[in-house]
Amino acid sequence: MSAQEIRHDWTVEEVLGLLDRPLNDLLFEAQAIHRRRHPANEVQISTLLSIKTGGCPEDCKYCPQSVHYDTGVDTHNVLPVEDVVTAAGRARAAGATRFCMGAAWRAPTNSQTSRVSELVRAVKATGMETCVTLGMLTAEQARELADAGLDYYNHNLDTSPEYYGEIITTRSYQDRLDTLAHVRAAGVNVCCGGIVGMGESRTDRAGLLAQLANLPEHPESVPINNLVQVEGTPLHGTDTLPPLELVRCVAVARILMPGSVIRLSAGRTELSDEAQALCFMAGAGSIFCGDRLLTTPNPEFNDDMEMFEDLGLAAQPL
Ligand code: SAM
Ligand code: DTB
Ligand code: SF4
Repeated sequence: MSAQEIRHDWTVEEVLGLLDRPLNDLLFEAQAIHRRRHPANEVQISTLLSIKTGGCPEDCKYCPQSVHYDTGVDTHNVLPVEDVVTAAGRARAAGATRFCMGAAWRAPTNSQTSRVSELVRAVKATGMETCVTLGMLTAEQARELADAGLDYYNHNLDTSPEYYGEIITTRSYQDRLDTLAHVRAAGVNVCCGGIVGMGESRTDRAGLLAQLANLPEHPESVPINNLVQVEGTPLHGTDTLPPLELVRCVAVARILMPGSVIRLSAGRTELSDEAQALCFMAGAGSIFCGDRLLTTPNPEFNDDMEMFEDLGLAAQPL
């Protein structure tokens, strides 16, 4: 197989064949592709802020922010612009180049979208790249965010179409694909990935990766999240994924989507530096830094910087 070419016609069997390969072969090919297209020892840093937390009507079984589960998350409505700009400034000073704002909505209203557009304008004015994740968008809402200067929209496929119904019942896979198409049409970069470690099979992981690679254009950013298990959510207590399986998923994402930046996303607190090093070897080129993701913990910033030092990695400059 020639993995250099950009393809959008991967079968699940082919992707499963990649996931099943000897680890050395997989890592070798992934790293070779990575080096042809991306700086070998640089990692882009994004920082997250939950701009609207909790109270979400959706039933995503992994999520602490759903109203369906009792997780004790501190709910709040959209944060004032000053608070958001302060947090962005702190992230920028720490070395982040992209500021990602998340809101626990099924889909924003038009007035909520306008409110977020103001936040995007304000963060963009600080010189950082901007990303938001707000749920489903209409074509018009995507255009409004694009006009405000939005660089990336995050909207994940989460899992394979076959496993999807086990995880979410309140919106369909097609709803997600429609939002991604609106974001693409508005000219905003697409950030789209999924979650592993939700009790899915390796075939489901192959199914997710094939869906991502077979989108009309590869997402510019592909977050691979390892489930953060939160007490009160239905997925709390799920068997954890062996770290090498996560490494394999990162490597296969890298091979399938050579130009995309693969993000080693949620779940790093459960990973050793050695497992993370293998993810970087497999082609991860981005992480979230800062001691919080949206509502759950992330490694301490200083620990991440020590890990970068140990691995000879540098934060990508703005
Ligand atoms: N409500 C919007 C939505 O779902 O599109 C935006 C925010 S939502 C929290 C963004 C993404 O975070 C989800 O699509 C999911 O992939 C990821 N996520 C949420 N909870 C997670 C968890 N416990 N572990 C890993 N990833 C998680
Ligand atoms: C993504 O793929 N992962 C981030 C971001 N996009 C929004 C979210 C991870 C959330 C983890 C659970 C939490 O902190 O609430
Ligand atoms: Fe709501 Fe998003 Fe959480 Fe699903 S993942 S419950 S849509 S905040």
